[in-house]
Amino acid sequence: MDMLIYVVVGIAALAAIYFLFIRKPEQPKELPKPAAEEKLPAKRKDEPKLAEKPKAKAEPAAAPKPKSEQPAPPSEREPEPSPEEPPSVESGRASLTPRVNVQSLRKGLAKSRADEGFFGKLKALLTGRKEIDDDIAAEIEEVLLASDVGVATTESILARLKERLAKGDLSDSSKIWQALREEARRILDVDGKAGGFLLRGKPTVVLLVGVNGAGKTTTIGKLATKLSAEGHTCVLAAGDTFRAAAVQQLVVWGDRVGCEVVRGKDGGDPASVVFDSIKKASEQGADVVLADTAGRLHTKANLMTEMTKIAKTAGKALDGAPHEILLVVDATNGQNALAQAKEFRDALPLTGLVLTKLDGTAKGGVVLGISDTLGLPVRFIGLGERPDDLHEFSADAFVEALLGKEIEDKAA
Ligand SMILES: Nc1nc2c(ncn2[C@@H]2O[C@H](COP(=O)(O)OP(=O)(O)OP(=O)(O)O)[C@@H](O)[C@H]2O)c(=O)[nH]1
Ligand SMILES: [Mg+2]
Repeated sequence: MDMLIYVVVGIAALAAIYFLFIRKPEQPKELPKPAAEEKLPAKRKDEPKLAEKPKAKAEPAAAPKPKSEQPAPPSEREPEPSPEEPPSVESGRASLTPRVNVQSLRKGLAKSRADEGFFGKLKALLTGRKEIDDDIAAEIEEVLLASDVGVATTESILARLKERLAKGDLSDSSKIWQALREEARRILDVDGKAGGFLLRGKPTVVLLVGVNGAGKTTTIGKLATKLSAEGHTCVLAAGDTFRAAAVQQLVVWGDRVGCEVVRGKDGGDPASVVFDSIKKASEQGADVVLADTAGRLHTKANLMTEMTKIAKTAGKALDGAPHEILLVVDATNGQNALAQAKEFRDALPLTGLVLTKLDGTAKGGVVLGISDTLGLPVRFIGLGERPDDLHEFSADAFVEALLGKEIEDKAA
């Protein structure tokens, strides 16, 4: 019996030693990592809107995805920006696209590059031309006018070309191409101002104005998409209270991008919507207010009065606002667009231009005419309806895309 007790106690002691000292405690199973892409948007909704440092924000599922958001496998990653070209957000400028992307601009300007377009016509004129005689000036003039460069701007380009022709400076077609590009750059480089806009208020208030259908609301959606992808927070002001559908259109963009949309009553006072938006953005510490406006009221005079009132009221909500008043112009309207643009310029202290629908016109010369006549820098150009079809304007890149190379080499 004693023996049996010893055996039982012995076994129990061995078992205790085994469980206490020898057997390793079972490791907790590693939880599968949440698929960051799926979870983030839902979670981030409750997070404070403004991060301490600008950071790429997650987007709701329906939104078009900025490439920068999700880390891609190394092989798919975009090349790092070169050290000579730091992202211009650092300097406070709202750089919305890689600085120079001539190829994608050229794709968007395909109609102007085609045979029957601005570039194509110049190419037909200059290709294989051995004799540079006086006729060439008149032929170039014809192409410029047909491409919506406008009378005054065409005259100023021609005067300089003729001077150089007389001096014998432009002895072959390649030199003429060169001279045309120089002229285009001179015109587009308004006071040395670059495209995009500076974030110089907190919030920076940007008012978009223009006739109906010019692309104001779409441009706001595109701008909000890009600004958000770069880590800036935006508030959208639904200042087109004239049409209920306009507010709805902005709300759709706001939902896509994840930006708050401040709206008033249908038919309400748009100036007070803009005022409220600025106050809200200030309270939230948002970076940018993008204010939409109506393109059509009962009369033109009403529209201009309303725009002026909105701009003044913005200044009451925040000193220095609006920091930018961008005139949105539909490039396919050609010379009509110019006449409309002048009315806005006379009524408002415009700071820049957005030329939309350049993908839809063969007359890319309209950019030169409008910028020159109004004396305003082009800040952005629209080359399609998708969120990433808005390009920060660069005179060099644009001229290169519209009038540049490869074909010049063949033509020379
Ligand atoms: N192809 C092309 N279409 C564009 C571009 N920008 C805007 N659009 C289209 O132009 C149409 C009018 O754009 P909206 O943004 O509604 O114009 P809006 O100035 O807000 O017009 P109102 O609200 O009526 O004053 C829409 O169908 C847009 O998709 C562009 O750069 N290229
Ligand atoms: Mg609109």
